[in-house]
Amino acid sequence: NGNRDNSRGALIVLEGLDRSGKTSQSTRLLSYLEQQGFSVESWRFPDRSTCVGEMISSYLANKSQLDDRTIHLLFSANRWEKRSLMEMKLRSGTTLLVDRYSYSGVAFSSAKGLDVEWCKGPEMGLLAPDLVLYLNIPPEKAAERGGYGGERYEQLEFQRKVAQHYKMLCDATWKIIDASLPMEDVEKQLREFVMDCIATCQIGKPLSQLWL
Ligand code: FDM
Repeated sequence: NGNRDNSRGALIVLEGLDRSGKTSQSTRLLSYLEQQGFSVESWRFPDRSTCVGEMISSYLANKSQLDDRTIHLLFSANRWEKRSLMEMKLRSGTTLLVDRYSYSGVAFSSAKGLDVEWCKGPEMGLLAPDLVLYLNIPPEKAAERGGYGGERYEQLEFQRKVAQHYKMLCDATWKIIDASLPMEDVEKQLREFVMDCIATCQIGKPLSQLWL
């Protein structure tokens, strides 16, 4: 970890619709990687612990109203306020497993009708993930899993739109995993992608920036 000059941790993002299994999978990945002796942390966005995060949380709980662009910028600010810590962790050799990132930012806001390029703007210059694991599940199937918690975006019609918008963001860093498979099968596939990715970052793959 971090001994070789350009060796660093990997920035790994999990994306997918609500109830696609991101959170369970990221918990399982975390303990697997810890057992393997890697330095690893699990993060999530929105990070509700900051001042900006509290505003976001209250909006998601329908306790406050904000127009679509304002909330979009708050989600983005919530990533910017974590950027330098993120870079420091990665450079010191820690791998970060991040539950949602800029792709959620763009997919959810553009699903409301905002222009995709406008949505990408404030994300430009954030750290680019080394790997995006997209847990792919039909919106109907995710809804059947139940447990939509009643937050603002947890509605089938809207999730269908989000799914369409996610697909437009897919690039070479994405791996699309069939999240309707049994949890163990999904986990096995994720482990392989993650181990590969960590290995390339250890040998010094440079950090890059998003959407510049
Ligand atoms: N969400 C999340 C956004 O709309 N934009 C963002 O940038 C991020 C990170 O917030 F419905 C949405 C996605 C989801 C909600 O996420 C809260 P969690 O994972 O349920 O906390």
